Amino acid sequence: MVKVRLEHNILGANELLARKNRNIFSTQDLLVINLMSSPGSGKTTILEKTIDSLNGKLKLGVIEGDLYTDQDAQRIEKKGVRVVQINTEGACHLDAGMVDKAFQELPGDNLDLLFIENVGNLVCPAEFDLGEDLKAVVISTTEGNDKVTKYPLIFREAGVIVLNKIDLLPYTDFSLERFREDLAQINPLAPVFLVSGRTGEGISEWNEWLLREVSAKRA
Ligand SMILES: Nc1nc2c(ncn2[C@@H]2O[C@H](COP(=O)(O)OP(=O)(O)OP(=O)(O)O)[C@@H](O)[C@H]2O)c(=O)[nH]1
Ligand SMILES: [Mg+2]
Repeated sequence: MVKVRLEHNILGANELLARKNRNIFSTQDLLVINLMSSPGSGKTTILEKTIDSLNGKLKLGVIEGDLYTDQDAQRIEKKGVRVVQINTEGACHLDAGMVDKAFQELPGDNLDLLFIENVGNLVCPAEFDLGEDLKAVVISTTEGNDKVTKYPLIFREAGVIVLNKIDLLPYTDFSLERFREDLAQINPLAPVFLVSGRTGEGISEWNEWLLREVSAKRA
């Protein structure tokens, strides 16, 4: 009983802070994307490739969520983009309060597009609203075909889905057909991009979609 009440209070408090974040992001016409996946699906690699092609066109910022290290933030910093690291000290997801604090630390203002890389995990991050506009879920071809049906919440919540590591498709038993069938049951509306963070295939389509979403937010 006590545990249930605590969870309710935590989620309630998170909801208030998420609303606060959403208001701030809206006032600034800033599109915010919460990037989620299993550990190692390629979130940071996709961010690096995206920064390479969008950095001259948009003002980008990144909030990096990680358990203990700042390795991903260092990778992003090398690309010349504003980045703030959140270390959750063991917690398996970001929450709206962490994002609120990190956003206050983000140098400069007038960003067009802010990515929040969540902690690698297909379960907990899906349950916490950060005040973002969109949840982007990355899955990679090496993770197996059962992930969409085994972790339905995160795929249902997704506003966009990126299948990464398509360069490795020939070496895995991943079936694109089954992937699309499962998504048709769970989330038929989210756009799906097939990309390779290694070769860059599909990244330009993903980036063009991001540019359209930024324009739509401004409008
Ligand atoms: N072959 C191949 N490898 C990739 C691709 N994208 C990423 N990788 C590799 O996969 C590994 C994990 O990539 P990251 O970008 O660090 O993954 P992540 O999702 O940010 O990982 P966490 O932050 O730890 O959750 C690295 O060794 C990347 O080089 C891809 O499209 N193809
Ligand atoms: Mg990463």
